[in-house]
Parts: sequence; structure tokens; C-alpha cells
Amino acid sequence: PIAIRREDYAAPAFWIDTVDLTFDLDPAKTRVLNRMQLRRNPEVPAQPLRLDGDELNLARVLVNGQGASFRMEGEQLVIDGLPDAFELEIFTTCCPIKNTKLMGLFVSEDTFFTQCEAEGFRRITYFLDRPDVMAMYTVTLRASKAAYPVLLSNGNLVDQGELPEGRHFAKWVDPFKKPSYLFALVAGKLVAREQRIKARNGKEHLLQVYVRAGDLDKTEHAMNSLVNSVLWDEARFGLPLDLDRFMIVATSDFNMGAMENKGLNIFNTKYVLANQATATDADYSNIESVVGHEYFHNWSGDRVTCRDWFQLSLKEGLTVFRDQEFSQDLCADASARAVKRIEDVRVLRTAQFPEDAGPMAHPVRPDSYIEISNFYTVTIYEKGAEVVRMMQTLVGRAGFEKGITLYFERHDGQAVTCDDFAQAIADANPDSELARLLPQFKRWYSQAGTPRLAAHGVYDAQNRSYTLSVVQSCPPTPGQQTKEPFVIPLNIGLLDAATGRELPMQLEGESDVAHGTRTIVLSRAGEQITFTGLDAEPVPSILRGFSAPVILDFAYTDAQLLTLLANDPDPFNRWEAGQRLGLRAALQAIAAANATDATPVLNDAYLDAMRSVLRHPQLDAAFKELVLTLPSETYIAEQLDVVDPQRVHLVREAMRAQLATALFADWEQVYEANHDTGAYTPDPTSSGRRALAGMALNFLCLAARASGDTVWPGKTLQRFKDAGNMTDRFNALNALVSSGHTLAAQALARFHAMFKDEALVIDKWFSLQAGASDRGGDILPLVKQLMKHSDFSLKNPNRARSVIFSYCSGNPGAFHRADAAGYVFWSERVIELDAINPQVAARLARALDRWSKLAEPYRSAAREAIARVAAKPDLSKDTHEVVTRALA
Ligand code: DPP
Ligand code: ZN
Repeated sequence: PIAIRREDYAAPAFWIDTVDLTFDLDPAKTRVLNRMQLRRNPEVPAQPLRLDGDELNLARVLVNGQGASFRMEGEQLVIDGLPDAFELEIFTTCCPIKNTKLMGLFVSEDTFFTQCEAEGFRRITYFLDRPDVMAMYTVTLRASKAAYPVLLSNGNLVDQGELPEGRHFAKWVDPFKKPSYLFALVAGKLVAREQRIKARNGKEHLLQVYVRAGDLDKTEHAMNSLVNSVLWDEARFGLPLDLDRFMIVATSDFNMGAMENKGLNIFNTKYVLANQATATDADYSNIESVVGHEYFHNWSGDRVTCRDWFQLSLKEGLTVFRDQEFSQDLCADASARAVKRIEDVRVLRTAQFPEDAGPMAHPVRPDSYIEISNFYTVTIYEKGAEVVRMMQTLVGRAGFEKGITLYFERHDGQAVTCDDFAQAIADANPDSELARLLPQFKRWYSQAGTPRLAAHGVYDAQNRSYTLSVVQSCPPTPGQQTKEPFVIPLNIGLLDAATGRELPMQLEGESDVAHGTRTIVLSRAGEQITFTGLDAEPVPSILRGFSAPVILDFAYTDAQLLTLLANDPDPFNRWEAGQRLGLRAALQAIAAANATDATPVLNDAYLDAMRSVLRHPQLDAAFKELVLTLPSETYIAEQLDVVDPQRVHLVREAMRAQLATALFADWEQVYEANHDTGAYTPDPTSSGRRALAGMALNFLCLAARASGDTVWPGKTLQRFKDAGNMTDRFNALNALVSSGHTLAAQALARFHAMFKDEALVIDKWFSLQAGASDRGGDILPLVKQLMKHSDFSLKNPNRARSVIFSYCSGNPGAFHRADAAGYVFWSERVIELDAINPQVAARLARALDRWSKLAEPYRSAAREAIARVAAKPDLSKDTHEVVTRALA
């Protein structure tokens, strides 16, 4: 396979102005007639037309109605000697029922769906399948009326009617030009929840959420989320809905979370269906984010799209930023907003930081790829969103809104680059630090790796000043040995070490005194910041709100961290202080020679501080739950140069056991105070209380395991049975399973019986077991057994993920076995999945990204397993790229 390089970008040799597609839908043989108007791009030297195709059967090619000569070069259809403008007609067939890759046109539960991003349209017809070729689409769908009563495509329905032999048709016209990756069609037996909403200008829009007949009672939350999204984008950024009708359709077979096809978003059922009996608070919150995300793409992605796939973060980073802001703006108070921010940062640090430090590290705007599907990554999405967030921090919220307005004014209807975006934000704010430092700021797009800030503070009693020295560095990443300094907005506050109160801040040489947080913009390799007017050494609260995606090294004393944990008015750093204390304890215990799992890991000061957080009268339950959640095994492992995953697992389990027993009385109180949240609503306050009560149950069952107590496990089983919503029910089940209690078996059996017809709930049932805490190597045999369950299917991505990924990627303590059996299992599944669905296989292949950090015997065994996969002939480009990079 060959690498595609960003520097090789060339404008297309032809433009496609209009596309008229006619589909005769049939699962075994769908006929596609494609009539296009093309013209030469006069700015490009004359060359033949090369159309992309993939697994198509070609029947006919006509140029201006005449049979034309063409040739095949690999999968490309090449036509020479074309006039400057012409009509091209291509007739092909494809086989949707055999399409297990779920790219292009496929069948799921007797319904046709499409997925075209990034390069799926070429599996439907021959085309210039690249995002900078934007055309107007007219689509006619023809199918059996009984089997496929609903026929949908992008835009507006302009005609429909009956055809002979029980068939019918629908004709759709999309009023906006679009790249091929935004094309979509759906055909099948579906029902819709509908709602009409009025925009600010008084125009009415029809919103629809299409699902299978039995699922209509699970669409209210998705619809509410969609309504909120439409209103929010108009209110916050002045971006209105531009279509008469906006549709969401759910399918249970989908590689991604969802897809932003113009006017016809296609969603994984996981991000649409929810009612209180089947969905948890986390599901509700994810649905809100993903519905928002896809809707916001209507502007940031569809109206203005990417010039080439290297610019993917142009739309994804921006749209993740927009969905994060949307979810925060829907929060009723600052505490709920902070909780959302902490959750987002936790994802970044546990998933993106490892990616940035591993073999797949790539810049937010990559320089090359073999398979673009491999670059739908946390770097493109989450780090990309942080880059946009830093721009907002540098120009202010109002300045950022001006920048967004300018971006859409300048580029509406175009396919553009990350440079165009940054330029628009800077141009709208000519006096900002962003405008002043723009070329340097854009290193965030070009340099991979997570920057490190090494900071230390010196107090000068004589001058009553405190000087913070900050040195930034960034480790080498594949293909990038050295890095230039980044522009880093650093939000800082100072606390009084004695009282914990926030101190006014005066920078040396400045007359103004600032209260609260200040943003210092770093741009040099090393800098010093001096604060004056201080009577004693302050406690610095650095990187408030996680103002930049960096690792901050500061040698805080335990006392300083306890001060921040008790007092920092910045909730992010308050939480972070607790995480640092927990991490420090874990790392010390991991490093300690001959420690056994009986050695206490957490000291009294830490336990007292956690007790104070739990008892705090003002802190919200959701925030308490986050503070009391220990850093994950993955995050702890990232801090180590050499990782013994079993040791990490043992230490963290010991910490959990200690929290359970030392705070037993508090957990009882917390449970009593929070377990009754009344009539179910998924709002942040009551979901925070459910999360904290769930955590309490978990610790109470864990403590019972140590003490032999049967009361709490019994109560937990009862709660599992009586729960009025899935969150409480699942938390209770989880408490029994994760404490390894004997009652878990009957609860699991009952849960399965209750929800056997709810695929998404059965996914949870699988995932909980495959992700459960390992005790003596018992999880792998269980996982193998689960794969033999009649409900298991490797072909359904959600189900495959619920078992295999929950084990290989989500359960390090069970996966990394000294006997290498976890790795053997992994290599077999990667190979097996690769033949069915390369995208899913390549994702799984990444579970061993960090193999080179492992201690022996894990390291050699992991390498061998990767090599075994790499040696397999006929590997997909997707998996090939991942394993080759891992071994490089
Ligand atoms: N559908 C995926 C997303 O919305 C890819 N565009 O992020
Ligand atoms: Zn997206």
C-alpha cells in the first residue's frame, strides 16, 4: 500500500457540477445509474479523467450519450480524450447484502443505509471521490413498496409515486452542493417522530427521527437534543438551519457513532435510542453531544468542508469544540459546566495523550496516511477541539464568535484548509495575541506530541515576589525529531498558603492588579513570570480549566495539593489536585520494592481529604464523584517509563479497597443521602447524585468483600431488582459484578432475561462482564465463553466492541497476562475481523499501541503478537498501516 502525502495535493482535473443518481434497490444486486455533468478544470494541465471505484460491477459508460472507450487502472476508471464539458453516464451494480465493511451501500436489518465518509461513495458509483469536488445532487430511489416503504435521501422530497409490480419511487433534490462523502440514502420499514420548529426569522422546519417500529418510545431525548441544537447554533453563532427538513435515522450496524450527511444524518442506534428503562445517564449525555455534533456539522463540515482529508480536523476539531460548548451551555450552573470540562479533559488525557506518545502519533493536520479511516482519531477530534478552544481563549468568547462569523462569510460553499480557519479567527481579531503569534500558533496543527511544561516557583521574601519559571519541550514523534516552541495560553491563579484564599495578582512592571484567573501567553522555550506584592510564598494554581493540552510538571508538595483540593475556586484544578495526590500515591506504591497488595497505598491525609470532599456541604454530587474516582490504570501507566500492567492493576485495586474500607461510614451516608432522585430526569444534578450513589454502592460491596458483610450486597441486589431506571439498575449490577460477589451471577441472568430484546442493553451486559476486574485470570475464559453466546455476533460492530474491545482496550488488568493468552486472543480477533470489517479491525489493532513501554515478559509477547498479525497476507490497508507503524 502506498502513502498519500499532504504536500502532493493537486486540484482536481475536472469539476462535477451536477449528479443525477437513480437507484433500483435490491439487496443482492442494486443498479445504479449515474448521470453527471463534468467540465475540465482550466487551471490544471490537461489529463485523462480518473474516477475512483471500489468493488463495483461496471456495465456501461456513455459520454454525451455515445459509447465511450475507457480503461481500468486498478480500481480506477480512466477515460481519455474528453471534451471540455460533457455529460457522463455510468451504469454499475453492487451487492449491498454482502457488504460487511459497512462502507458504501449496505443492508442492516432489512433496511438500506449508506456510509460514504471518507471514501465510501466510490463503492456506490465511479466518481471523483474527494471532498473538494462539490456537486448538486438529484436522487431517485426505486424499490419494492412493501419491503421498503420509506425512501430517503439528502435535501427535499420533490416527487414520489407508484411503479408497476408493487414498486414505488421517491425523488430527492439537495438544494446545496456537496462533496460525495455527504451523500446518503436510506430505504426500509421505518417510523418517525416528528416535530416542527420555528426559526428566529419565522421560517418553519420539519425535524424527523426515524427508527424501527418498536423503538419510537426511545426517540424523545434525541428529538429534544436536536431541537436544542438548532436553537443553540442560532443563538450562539448566528448559524440557522438551512433546510426545510432535517432527518436523523438510526441503524444498529454502524462503524462510527454517527454521520453528518447533509439533511440526512445516519446514526448508530447507541446515540439515538434512550428511555429511562434502557439508557443510562451517560447514554443520555452522549446522545445529546452526538446529536449536537452531527447537527453542528451542517455548518462546520457541510456548508464549509475540507479541501482534502489532511484537513479533517478543520471540521472535526471545530465541531467537537462546538458540541462541547453546546453541552456546557445547556448546564444550569458553573459546577455542572466544570464537570463537563473535567470529563472532556479526562478523555483527552487517557486516550489522546497515549496516542500522541505512541506509534500512531500524528499532527492535528497529518502529513501522510495510507488509509484515511485510521485518522478518525482522538488527536484529530479531541486535540483538534483543544486547539480551537485555545484560539477562543486567546481572542475571548466574543472575539471568537466574530471569527466564526467571518469564517462562514468568507468560505461558505467552499472546501478549505485549517490555515483558512485560523486566518479567519485571527483576521476578525487583529489586535489579539492570536493574530500577533499566528504562524507560531499554527505549530499546533503541524507538530505532533504532547508538550510538557516544567515549571517551578521561587519566592523572594525581600522583594515580596514570586517567580514562576516555565520551560516547554515536546518529545520526538514518528517523523518529527525536533519541535519548535508552541504558543501556550496558561491560565493561572495564586492561593494564600495559610488560608487557601485567592490572592490578587500583580505582574512585575504592571500597575494593574488582577483578581481571579489570568491568562499568560507563553511562546518561548523558557520564560519567567514574576508576581509582586506577596507577603508569603503562594500556592500557584497553574493551567486552570486545562487551558492548553499539555502535561504540567510542578513539584507540588502534598500540603500544597491539599490546599488546592480544599480551596481552589477553579473546579478543574481543584479536581486535578486530588488526581495528582492519588497518582503520586499510586506511583510510589508501584515503585516500592517488595510491596505486596497488603501494603496500604493511601495515607491518612489523602483519606481525610477525600472524606472532607464527600462531606462537603457545597460541592455537587457529580463533582464529588469525579474527585473520588482514582486515575485509571491507563492513565497511571502513561506516567511510567516501563509498565508492569499487573502491578498497576494490583496497586489500583488496593487503593480502591482502601477507599472502600477507610470511608465505609461515609459511603453509607452518601448512599442514603443520594440514592433517591425521585422521578427520572437526566439532568446534571440528579444524574450526579445517581453517579455518586452508584459509586457508594460499588465501594460498599467492595468493602463487604473484605469483611464478609452480606447486608450491602443483599441491599444492592434488591436495588438492582427495584430500580426505576437503567442508571440505578446498572450501577447496582456493576457493584455486584465488580466486587466479584456471588450474587452477581443471578443478577446478570435476570438482567439478560429482562432485556433480551434490547440490543443496546445486551451490549452493556456483554461489556460489563468483559470489562470486569480480573481476579486470577478469570476474565479471558469468560470472554471466550461470551463469544459463544447466541447473542454474540462479530459482524455487528457494537456487539464486537462490547465484548472484544471491552476486554482488549478497556480492561488492562485482564488483558495483559503473563502467559500472553490475551495477546494471542487479540491477534486472532484482529485477523478474523479484518476479513469482515477492516475499520473495526484496525481500531482493535490499536489496543497494543503502547507495547514498547511494557515490562518483560509482556513486551516481547506483545511484539510477537503484532508481528503475527503483520505477517498475515492480504491484510487490509487499514490494519496493515496500524501494525506496520506499531512495529516501526
Ligand atoms: N461521522 C463522523 C463524525 O461526525 C465523521 N464525520 O465525526
Ligand atoms: Zn464529526
